[in-house]
Amino acid sequence: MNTLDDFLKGHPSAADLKAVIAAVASACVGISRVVSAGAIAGNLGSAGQMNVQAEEQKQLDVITNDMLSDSLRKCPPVAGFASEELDTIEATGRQGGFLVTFDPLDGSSNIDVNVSVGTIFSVLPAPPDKLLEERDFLLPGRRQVAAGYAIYGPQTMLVLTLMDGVHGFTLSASGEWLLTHERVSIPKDTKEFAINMSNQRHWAEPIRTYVDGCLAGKTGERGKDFNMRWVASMVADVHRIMMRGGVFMYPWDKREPDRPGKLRLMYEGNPMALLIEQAGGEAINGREDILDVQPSALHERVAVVLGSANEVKLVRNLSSV
Ligand code: AHM
Ligand code: MG
Repeated sequence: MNTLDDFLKGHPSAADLKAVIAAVASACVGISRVVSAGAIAGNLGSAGQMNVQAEEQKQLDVITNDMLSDSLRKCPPVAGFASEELDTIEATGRQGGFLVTFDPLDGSSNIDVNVSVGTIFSVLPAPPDKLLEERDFLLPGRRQVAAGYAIYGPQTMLVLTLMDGVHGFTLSASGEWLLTHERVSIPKDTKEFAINMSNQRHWAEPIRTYVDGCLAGKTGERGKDFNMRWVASMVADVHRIMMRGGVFMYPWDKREPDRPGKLRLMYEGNPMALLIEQAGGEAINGREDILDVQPSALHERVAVVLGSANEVKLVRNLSSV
């Protein structure tokens, strides 16, 4: 089996970009170890502080954020980075190269109950020859040059795209990433959807109509029975879709009418949308491709509907009537 190093050596991308991927991948090996050590290392539970989004930080949110930040600081082509757990950007002082945005431990409400969590990252081009500012990060997802996630589940996997399809690597016992899933492809049709159903009463009409259609089953208009899954870790829910298809939704809802959705655009929506598109699926915020959304703030939120192309198309059509 090829290792990630072999894969990167043979890849036509620029050496600088490959160095960024290697830096993220190496941090994820360390993150996998601290996540799996759990209570043995005394790392579970709250850190006793809030992040910039007024969410309680877990100890592991803070630890994994530091691990990924350290790895990126040491990686010469990285001009700066931004994280779900940091108020603003960090500039490394270097110019040119790349910007990285990340969620170091997505789904962290699941850590204390030993359910899969993950790291999500997005790589953007850095502006040449200028002092880095937050607004330099505000590029639409189409400008990404690479993206990926690591999932810390029964197996630890790294799933990434360098703009030529999606490839999955499994972490071996000796700490090497081995290429186990080449050219991941998402089936266009599915009988599986993922949404937090407890929010049903708050959704807008198009999502209600779509989910009602799934729930109506064989005798309804869709003429087939659907199954539902919700891990409450975006990485795990998206990974399932990568492996066997499905549709994942975290839509706008009327509890917070001024917020487009719960998930964050720059380090959740965009990287996942790129991976999904690269694997043959679609990713929208309702009407528009997520990758076309022009960000206006680092921690901005986005509604997310992604996965098997034909299901996402149905939601898009319902949203445009
Ligand atoms: P987080 O980045 O604070 O962990 O929140 C994002 C997570 C996603 O992984 C998941 O899809 C969603 O929140 C679950 O939300 P809910 O608990 O509302 O179902
Ligand atoms: Mg997250």
